[in-house]
Amino acid sequence: MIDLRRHNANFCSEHFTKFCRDQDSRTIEEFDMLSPGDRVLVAVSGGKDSLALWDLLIRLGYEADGLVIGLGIGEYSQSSTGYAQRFAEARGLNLEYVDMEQRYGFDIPTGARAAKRAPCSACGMSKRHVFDEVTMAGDYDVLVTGHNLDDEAAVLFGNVMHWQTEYLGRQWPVLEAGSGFPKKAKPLIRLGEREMAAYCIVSGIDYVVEECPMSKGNKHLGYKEVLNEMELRQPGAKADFYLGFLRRAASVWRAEAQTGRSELGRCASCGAPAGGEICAFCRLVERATGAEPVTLGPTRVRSS
Ligand code: Q46
Ligand code: ZN
Repeated sequence: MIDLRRHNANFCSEHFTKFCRDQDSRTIEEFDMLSPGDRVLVAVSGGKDSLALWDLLIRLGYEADGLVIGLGIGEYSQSSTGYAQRFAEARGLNLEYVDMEQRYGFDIPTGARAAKRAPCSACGMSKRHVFDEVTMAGDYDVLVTGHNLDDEAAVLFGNVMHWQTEYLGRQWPVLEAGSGFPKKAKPLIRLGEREMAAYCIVSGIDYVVEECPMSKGNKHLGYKEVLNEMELRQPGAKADFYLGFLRRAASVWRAEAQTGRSELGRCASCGAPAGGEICAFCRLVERATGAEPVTLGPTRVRSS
């Protein structure tokens, strides 16, 4: 029995998977995320959210390939990539693989140190660049990511706390293609972390459980703890906070985010959208290639 306090309901396995499929398809329709016949690319990490999302989309009848990035974060990257590969192989699905070291000449620990950026900042920016590049090069109609309700509520919490209004505008769960970006969507925004873990268990999806060793200090983990505390006292608080924002406030900042996008030029090196002559990712590549490799724990993560 799966108990969802937020919905004041208990589900058996069969009705729970149906509940997740219904929540997903309702979100896709409401926000016009996907159209029948779209070629979809799922950004896959090997974790529960992205594998559950891929599974849900296939069951809903979408043509969806996966993309996994070899970030070079020691054994964690090898292990999480392995889960994604086994998931795809078992279902006969197509999984694209991009290895940061092979394609761009650096891994995330080395890149973050060389650029003096927090690991998650260098990693997030690199992933966004690779997602965009592969989506556009592969002629996919839309890139989908496994951000769930807990993720989006935590990001919103941080954006509101610091009144980052441009980011608030970008929290709409669909960003249309344009200004050099592919269409992007987050179909899991109505499903929480606990629900996604339960979905994987009842659907027989094996996923990486370990946390990324570079996530320590990530401020969103702190926001999640605060929101989990709220949710315990007040079931449904996260959904009210985030879905209420989408209904009642997001439109205030969406235009600002669009304007920011359309003002971007093109990177002289890779052609991606850029605020200056060279995009932030190419600047990272410049600083990281040839830098002294960083070793994580017992595993040497980059050989020069
Ligand atoms: S992989 Fe990368 Fe995450 Fe690890 S370094 Fe941070 S962003 S925590 S989803
Ligand atoms: Zn560039």
